[in-house]
Amino acid sequence: MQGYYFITDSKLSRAGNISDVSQAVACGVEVVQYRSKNAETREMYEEALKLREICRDAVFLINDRVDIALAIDADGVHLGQSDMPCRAARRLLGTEKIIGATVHNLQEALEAKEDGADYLGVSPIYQTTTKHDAGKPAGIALIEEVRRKVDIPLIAIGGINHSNAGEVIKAGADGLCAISSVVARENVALEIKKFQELFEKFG
Ligand code: TZP
Ligand code: MG
Repeated sequence: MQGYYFITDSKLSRAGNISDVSQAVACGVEVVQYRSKNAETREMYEEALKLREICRDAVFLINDRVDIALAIDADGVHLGQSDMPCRAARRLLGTEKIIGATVHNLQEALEAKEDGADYLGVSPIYQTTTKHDAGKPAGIALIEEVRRKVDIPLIAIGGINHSNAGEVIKAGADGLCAISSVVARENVALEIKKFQELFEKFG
């Protein structure tokens, strides 16, 4: 798991999730996460089915909802500290599916790995307005600290833009996600490519 990691945000999106995800996949993005905080279950299920189809060549993960992931046969889920515990999700999903866990400090990182997470979302690195309960920015020091102790992929998230992504990559992040710096912009593909170039330069 490496490089620019795409997360949907239909509230910030200009052209909608289908267009955004199509562009991300065309850019060669390896992982797409469907994150939908307000949709009803039926709406989420139907959109996830469509997106999974677009993501034939990408890893397709569902944020929060293990049931939706199972129902549409996604590649896995991404779980926060208030979501279903990784161990319970693993029992439901089996050993083949991918489970990502959001962590805010080293202790949570060690626990998530112990509980069977396949990768960690290290969050939030910088101040973000996209997720209101993201917590206090941890800075790149958290990436460096977790990198020293945990050997599964680390995806950095929270307030990342084209100016600070270089230091995030140099700190040891395998991948990063920047929602507002991509999804809220006019040319989603162009913004993704700029992050991908930073991985070529600093990765
Ligand atoms: N999880 C932690 S911070 C965040 C999520 C989903 C939001 C990141 O959005 P942005 O716009 O890249 O700061
Ligand atoms: Mg969550």
